[in-house]
Amino acid sequence: MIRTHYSNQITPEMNANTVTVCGWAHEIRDLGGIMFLVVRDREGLIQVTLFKKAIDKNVLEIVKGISRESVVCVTGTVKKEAKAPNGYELVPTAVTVLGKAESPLPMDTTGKVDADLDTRLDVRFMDMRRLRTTSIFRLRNLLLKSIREYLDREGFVEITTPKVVATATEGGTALFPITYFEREAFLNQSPQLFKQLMMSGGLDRVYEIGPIFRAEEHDTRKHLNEATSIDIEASFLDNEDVMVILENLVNYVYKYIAENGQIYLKNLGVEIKIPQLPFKRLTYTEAIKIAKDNGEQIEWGDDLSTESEHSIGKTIGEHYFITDWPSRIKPFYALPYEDRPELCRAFDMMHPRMELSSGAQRVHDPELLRERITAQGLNADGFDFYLKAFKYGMPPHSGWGVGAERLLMTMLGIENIREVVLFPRDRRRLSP
Ligand code: AMO
Repeated sequence: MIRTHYSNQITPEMNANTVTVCGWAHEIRDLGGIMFLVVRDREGLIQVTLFKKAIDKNVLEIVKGISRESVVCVTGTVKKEAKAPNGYELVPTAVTVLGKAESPLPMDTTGKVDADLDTRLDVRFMDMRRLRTTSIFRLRNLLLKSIREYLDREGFVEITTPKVVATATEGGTALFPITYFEREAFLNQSPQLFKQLMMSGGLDRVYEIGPIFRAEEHDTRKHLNEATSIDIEASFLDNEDVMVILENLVNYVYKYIAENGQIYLKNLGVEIKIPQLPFKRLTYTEAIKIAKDNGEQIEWGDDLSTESEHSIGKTIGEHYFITDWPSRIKPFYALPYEDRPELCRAFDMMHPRMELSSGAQRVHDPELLRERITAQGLNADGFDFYLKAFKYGMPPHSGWGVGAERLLMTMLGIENIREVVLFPRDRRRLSP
């Protein structure tokens, strides 16, 4: 049996045509003289209607024996029916069961009975069969697609860099060590060093969408131990230039999804508000003042706590940038201002709920870079492969990294980051 159509490719105008659909037995209802089998495929629901008096006895027996969530293919005649999903039903001439489902099911797929997140993640394959879950991942697909489209148009070259590495980039404490033959290695926290190497390599504008690993112990609704980072690096651009690329990208992604993801947004009951350009820009000093005025316990020089982020976010109320951070609390590669080296050309891009991105103009002078690495308490010897690239002609350059999950969850108003990852990795969860 070969599928001829997805559910959404059949229309009432195809009345009297023969089609074959394949999917899962979503619901089976026996109302006496009439029986309904609702088949669900990737694109929606198809009502298969069996008038018991008129139907082939074999077909009826097969349908009676189908357990919910079994995989079936149905060949039948399209019949215009205003009351059915999509305005048509199928009168079957042949039904085949290709994969039988055991009963009881590990969770409900109709959305009628709610299950907690842990149960759903334990049987994610089953959870994916729910309209809500599958809609989130169709939107995630659109998000990544739109980002690639935008960066491609802006002249960025997609690269892929190693995830098994010898050195830390974002501070040494959050590394996962692994055994690499007779040596110790780590899972990469960020493609930071490699994307910068490509600036010396002359690719000019690069991006990567890939996993980052952080051994952070937090158990929060916005942290994962394996996340997806969207990273760019661009030569001959300063911090402000790449902030403009970032705000334009966010605006583009929202518009793209509002236009192309309507069905899925509707399934989630979400209406997205497109962030207006340009995003507000606050200096770190201004941001701290807002937090303090709002009663937060925070001093100049501190990193922003979740509470401070929320407090500033509430005051600003839309996407915004925090610029001009203290050099001490930003990574070694962020370029200090020449005239006031206690501040650097780093920025964070914020959603009112949380940080979405960090970036900076980078140090491109090899001497200063070595100094910065040491000043941050790291051993410059481990960075030889990186420093070398700065000694033979490194252009000035800037870049940023955005967490794909955070971008998606804030766009959709989703509370827990685990909802937007197929198989989340956190302190407690390593399987499936
Ligand atoms: P940073 O460490 O701020 O910067 O990471 C960039 C963005 O990645 C996302 N992110 C995370 N998302 C979920 N769980 C986590 N544990 C997690 N950690 C980070 C966030 C964050 O804003 N190399 C720099 C980027 C650069 O300067 O180009 C970096 O990694 O959305």
